Amino acid sequence: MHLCAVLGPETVGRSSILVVLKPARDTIVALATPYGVAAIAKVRVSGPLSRELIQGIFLKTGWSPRHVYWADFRDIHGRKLDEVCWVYFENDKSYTGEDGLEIDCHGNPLIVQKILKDLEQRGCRLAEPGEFTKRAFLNHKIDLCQAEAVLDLIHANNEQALAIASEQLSGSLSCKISELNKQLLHLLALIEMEIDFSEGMEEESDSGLSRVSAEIEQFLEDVQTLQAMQSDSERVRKGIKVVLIGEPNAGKSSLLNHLLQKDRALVDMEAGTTRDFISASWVCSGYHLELFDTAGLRAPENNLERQGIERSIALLKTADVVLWVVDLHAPEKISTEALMAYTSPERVIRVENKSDLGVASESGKAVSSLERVVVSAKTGEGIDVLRQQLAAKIPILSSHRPLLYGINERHASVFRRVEDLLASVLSRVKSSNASAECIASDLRLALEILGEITGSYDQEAMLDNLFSQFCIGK
Ligand SMILES: Nc1nc2c(ncn2[C@@H]2O[C@H](COP(=O)(O)OP(=O)(O)OP(=O)(O)O)[C@@H](O)[C@H]2O)c(=O)[nH]1
Ligand SMILES: [Mg+2]
Repeated sequence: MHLCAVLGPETVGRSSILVVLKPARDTIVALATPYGVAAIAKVRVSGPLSRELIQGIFLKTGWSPRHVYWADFRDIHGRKLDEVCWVYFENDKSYTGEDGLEIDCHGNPLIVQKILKDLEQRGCRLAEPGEFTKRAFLNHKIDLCQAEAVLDLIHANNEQALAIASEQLSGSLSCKISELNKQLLHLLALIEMEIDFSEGMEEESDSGLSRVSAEIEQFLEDVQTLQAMQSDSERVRKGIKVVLIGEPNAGKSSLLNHLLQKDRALVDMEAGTTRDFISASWVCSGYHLELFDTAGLRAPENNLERQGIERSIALLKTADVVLWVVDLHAPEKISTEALMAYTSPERVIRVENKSDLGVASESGKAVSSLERVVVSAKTGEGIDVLRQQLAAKIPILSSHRPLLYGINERHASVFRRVEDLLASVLSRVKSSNASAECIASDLRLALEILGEITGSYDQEAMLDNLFSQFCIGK
């Protein structure tokens, strides 16, 4: 069980620095389900008007919170708009931390529009994207990294991403930040206890200083471990980038289509068919991959082709795995060395294609250092082996650390700033080249910076940017 499950979400990750943003006072409304025809649509209301709406719309008294009621939705003129189910949530039991009302109506966009319009006429305001979650944050129902986890949870497209987002929403990262906070606070206490402020650090006992150094080193190690999880987190969130590269006509597009089991890319016997890259999601052995088919590499014949090839090379440079597709029966113009200028051997699988045309005399020449597989994108021969090789490569890409948290760019940049600050403190402590006041002040600054992850440090522009990535109704 997470520590936060014991502490409760309100206490998780909150440092002593208070959020100064004020909770909202108006009542917001939005469609919480996708727009379009469906069995049911959910309209969500949050704010102080929620309670009186029940009396006005459903003409109902004597109801209980968190119970589902079936009723006619009557508009402001008393006309029936639909038969709906509604539930009221009192503020301490709602998602946003405010009084809330959820109305399930029939999933007809016309009905939804009428209900939204009526709720506006009754004093509600249409919500901005992410405003419900922003209110949950402002009312201390969740912290900022839990709010991000909501977004990750909605968009997770593979099991691992889902599991990490779910843990993060329960407070896994918040708890870790809370631990780091405690480490910093302990260091602050140590500095005050161990160091004689009037005499300066040169007067300190060796054991006191070495204890401070050891704690800072431990803290730095923790922060670096978290930072190192960023690239794995990105791979889990966005998919592992697999780039098909090779000469024109080698069969890259045919291979893409075979792997996806659909005609995604155009295939033709004319060399130079694929101009711009094509990407597609693909699940291989439980891993979520993003496959990229690219323009064939050769001396470009025109400006358009040159641009396509530049894009191929840009993708090659950033690929997690490269499928180097070669035509077994065509003379090779790309050398292994030339390819390695943009990638590294452990990332590459050399896919020797068109095996259905017979064994090629040149097969296997001078490429023994690269992992290879013989396939036919036409008949499917060898594709299972390719899949296995690809799946085996994926764990090698990871940092070999268990991925405990989803670390995004925002978190990583906070960790980098804290790391820089603490690394400088450490070098000053080691060289006895700092006043205790300076060190204590840097530690307080580090606490403040770290607070940005959970949002215990107020930055309005950053908050607006973060919540604008949500959909309306969340
Ligand atoms: N016999 C045979 N033909 C293949 C195989 N794979 C591809 N081809 C043929 O090779 C030609 C080129 O295939 P593409 O998939 O368009 O090759 P590409 O590498 O995407 O080519 P560009 O887009 O021009 O770079 C087409 O005529 C395909 O039908 C294969 O495994 N066996
Ligand atoms: Mg192609």
